[in-house]
Amino acid sequence: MRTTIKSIRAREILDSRGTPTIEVDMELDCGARGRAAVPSGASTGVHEAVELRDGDTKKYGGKGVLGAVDNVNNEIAGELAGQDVLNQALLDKLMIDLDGTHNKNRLGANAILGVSMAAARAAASALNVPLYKYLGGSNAVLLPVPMMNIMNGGVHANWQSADFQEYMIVPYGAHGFRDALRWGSETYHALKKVLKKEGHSTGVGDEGGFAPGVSSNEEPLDLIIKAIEEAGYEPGRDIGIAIDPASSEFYRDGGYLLRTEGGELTAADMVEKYDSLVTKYPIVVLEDGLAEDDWDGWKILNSRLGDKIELVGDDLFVTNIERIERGIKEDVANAVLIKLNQIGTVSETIAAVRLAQKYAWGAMVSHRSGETVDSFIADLTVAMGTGHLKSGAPCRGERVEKYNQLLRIEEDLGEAAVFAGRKAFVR
Ligand code: 2PG
Ligand code: MG
Repeated sequence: MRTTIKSIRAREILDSRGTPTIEVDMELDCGARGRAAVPSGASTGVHEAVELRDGDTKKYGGKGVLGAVDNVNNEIAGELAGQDVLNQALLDKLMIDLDGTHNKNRLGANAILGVSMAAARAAASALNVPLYKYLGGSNAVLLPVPMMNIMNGGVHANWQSADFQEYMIVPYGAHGFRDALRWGSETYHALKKVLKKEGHSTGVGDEGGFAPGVSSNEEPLDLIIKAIEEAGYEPGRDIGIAIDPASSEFYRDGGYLLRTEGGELTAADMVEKYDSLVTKYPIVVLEDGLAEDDWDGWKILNSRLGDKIELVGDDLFVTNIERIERGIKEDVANAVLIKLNQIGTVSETIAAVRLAQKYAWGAMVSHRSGETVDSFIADLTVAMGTGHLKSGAPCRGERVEKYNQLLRIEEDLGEAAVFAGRKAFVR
């Protein structure tokens, strides 16, 4: 069997926001193929690897990715031709070296990641094993608790709803992934009824969650508690809540500007606010509670809440081991959000998860707000045994495809499947 790379071809496709992104096809000499599509964020961290966009405003408002496509077809394809696809780390290193910059700004993290993911898929296909087993081995049996973003705010709702970007339900009390997905979906539908009854809009934001106008950042929590109860579950016992304020988006000159509440808060004020929310509601995860470079603020946050809930760095760490190492050394959080396109290769993403796990930190694999139906992250989550996956509401094709892939993996594992459940969130 020849697992050497025969051809690599990229193309421009559209993501869930109708914005161009890159899709890559790889073919091996044995005939096996792998295809992957790259996601794209809206609340991106300034320290993320660079997503290459064309900037030609006559096409897609400058957001085309034809330059990145060319970089795959003309530079990367030649560099990797003839390499054994089973050497994922080597392939990734060759691309990092070919790019030659510290943040992949020459070839584009989108170009490099598309190839990196397509290579993993082609390798799994050549070996005739599912992707989660190829990446994770025979011990990859842990199904995550889905973290479903059922109310969207911030930039994902065009600032027409809450300032906080994401309100997620976490059905950790379920007995298995299939049940958890059902509980989440039932709660989502109950929320729609609650919103209708209270005269709210039921239009949705970028990640499939509802995005009604609200008068505070607390109101969505009350609505969600009602929905959990309406659906017949007990808040806290059956279903917990995770929030991602994505606070870098409303951080201005040292202050946190909450539009819905008409005030600007310091990091210490924000910590007070989170502490009171955590006391009042069954919040088990707080992601990006403070801004991406507010390291001092994060220290205060972690000393106050770090032994109670998971404090996740997304824009703070950008799946970058140097930033995660600093976070561990300075004791600013206890969990890392994991996004392939923040760093730009499969190998570096796996290294970030391993680093978190080595220090008993949480690791949560995540979608981006701009997605495709590619479900790579579902397999990656099981492969790495992170126990958490956030992939938006249980609604809209690009969101549910990840959850549906987990149903297939659960079925494939059969009796061997283990559900992460509540202990994945207990600190
Ligand atoms: C986040 C992500 C995904 P975006 O902040 O966690 O929900 O949003 O992809 O827009 O950065
Ligand atoms: Mg985030």
